[in-house]
Amino acid sequence: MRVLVTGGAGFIGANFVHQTVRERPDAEVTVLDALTYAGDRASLADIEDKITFVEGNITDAALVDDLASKADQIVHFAAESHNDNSLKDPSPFIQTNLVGTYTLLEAVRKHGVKFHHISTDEVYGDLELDDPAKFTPDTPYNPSSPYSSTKAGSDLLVRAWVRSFGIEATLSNCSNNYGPYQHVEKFIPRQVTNLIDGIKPRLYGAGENVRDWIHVEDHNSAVWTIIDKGRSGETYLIGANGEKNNLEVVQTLLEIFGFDKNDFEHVKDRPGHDMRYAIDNTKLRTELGWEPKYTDFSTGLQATVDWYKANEAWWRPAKEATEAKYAAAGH
Ligand code: NAD
Ligand code: TDX
Repeated sequence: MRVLVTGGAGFIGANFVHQTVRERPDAEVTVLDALTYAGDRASLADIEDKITFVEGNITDAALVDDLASKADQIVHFAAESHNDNSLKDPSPFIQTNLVGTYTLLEAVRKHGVKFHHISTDEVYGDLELDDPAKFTPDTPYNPSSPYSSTKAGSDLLVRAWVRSFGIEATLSNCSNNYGPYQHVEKFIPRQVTNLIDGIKPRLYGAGENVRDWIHVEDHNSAVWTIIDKGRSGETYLIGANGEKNNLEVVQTLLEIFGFDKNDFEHVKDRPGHDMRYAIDNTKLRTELGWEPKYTDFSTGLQATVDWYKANEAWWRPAKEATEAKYAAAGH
């Protein structure tokens, strides 16, 4: 299978490429990535000779057309992915998440290549803390931020191209990922690298917001399960029953580092901050037989901490500028 991975130099995409090279020796992998601030070729350094890397933009129609004509399956990870950035400047989110997805869909339509669209549970908005409900594939779309609304729009484009033009496509909406190669702007790597540097973790607001954590390896094994066994036009929700509030995550990290569990700081909250995400993964488990491997969050977190400790050369270059951006925003 010739697989074109967009955003393969980003966090989840790079882990997907590693997993694919490791577990699917017959796959011919091409990565298309614009190497924005979030993309890093170093994330693929140890497998560079096993893949083809193309530096380019998913909004470049001629390039996308050429690459799609040589692929059997596209897996579309490329996106602007950080909520806080989308609140400061939505414009790259419109370009990449909407125009970029549209550009890929047109090439998919022309060349009859299969498409898997990677999306987020944030398209469903948020849940109350005391609500027993979880998101299902039938939950109405209700995104809160420029990031999540552009992801919601991209999902709807994919669904429309399936219905109107008959393209073969599957969609997945996953909860919050953690693991190696995640940019230091994101919650867990930010706190881990702060703790390595002797800086206190930073909690937005009261720290009561709940995220449904899944290890990136489990997200990617689910993506392959959907590509292998999923039905075209269907949406699958990916999650591993990992609900934790942000305070619990910070305190687990403080414990791993052997620090006092109250040694953190409250900082300015995110405007429009979604309260709780939770995934009902029944469809994926019962229809496609997928199960997660990382069922114990603190074990997965310990492994992630170990990875950041061992790979300082990978994250250090982005740390200072990221913290300067947060300081300017009051976070
Ligand atoms: P990331 O920001 O770490 O990586 C994004 C990658 O896309 C980078 O390598 C970047 O260079 C590339 N890119 C950005 N704009 C591009 C463009 N115009 N053309 C080509 N490449 C471009 O993101 P991530 O956390 O790995 O997320 C990957 C996907 O998974 C996104 O679609 C995101 O919405 C989705 N998702 C993420 C999470 C999460 O917890 N991180 C959860 C659910 C879904
Ligand atoms: O320093 C921080 N302190 C803090 O309390 C940061 C950076 C974040 N937070 C909070 C905000 C959120 O409640 O932690 C939670 C997680 O924040 P992020 O890592 O920014 O993730 P989130 O906004 O939940 O979105 C993530 O999951 C869904 C990904 O970034 C998205 O790409 C994905 O779609």
